[in-house]
Amino acid sequence: MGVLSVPNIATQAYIALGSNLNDREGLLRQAVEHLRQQPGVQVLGISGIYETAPVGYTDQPAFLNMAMAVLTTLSPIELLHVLFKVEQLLGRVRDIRWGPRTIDLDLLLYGDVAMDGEELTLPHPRMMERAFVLVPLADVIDPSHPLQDLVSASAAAALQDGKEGITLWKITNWLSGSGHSGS
Ligand code: GSY
Repeated sequence: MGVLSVPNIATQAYIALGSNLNDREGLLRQAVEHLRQQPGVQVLGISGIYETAPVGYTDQPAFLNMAMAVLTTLSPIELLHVLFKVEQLLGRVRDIRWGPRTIDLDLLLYGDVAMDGEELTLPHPRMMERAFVLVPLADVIDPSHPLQDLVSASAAAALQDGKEGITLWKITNWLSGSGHSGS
């Protein structure tokens, strides 16, 4: 019997990005560029960049947060490992758990996969309580995604009451070029 080759089905996934050390915007941009270059990952959209007050351990600099939508043929774990690799390339050191970081990449959603593994839980277990995740995610989430209504309503509420310390910092055109960084 011959071996059938099964084509990898592409899945939409969403990634949260954050930085509060060094050149925050430059680090976010480099992370986006690295992900654009990854085989098996196509970047569909990126959110605006939001400046957000630190949550959890509050005695640290403000974050820049954003989100991206990708189409990927990688498995959830393969995609997670790509995110770890990009974090390492950009100098992420995992020392203080809730402390400052050059770059943080979190896999939020992978299709409609729900899993609770040693390495990865999907959907991201804390995403719905983090306005700094929901506000950028609302910019890029597909209108047909089952969580779209909830994400958008929660993001709008967080922006409206102003208590979350989130402001739109910049809208970029990083995806309009060839994928190489320019000015
Ligand atoms: O888990 C993400 C790292 N992080 C953040 C963040 O990205 N943004 C804000 N505003 N606060 C945070 N606290 C932690 S930990």
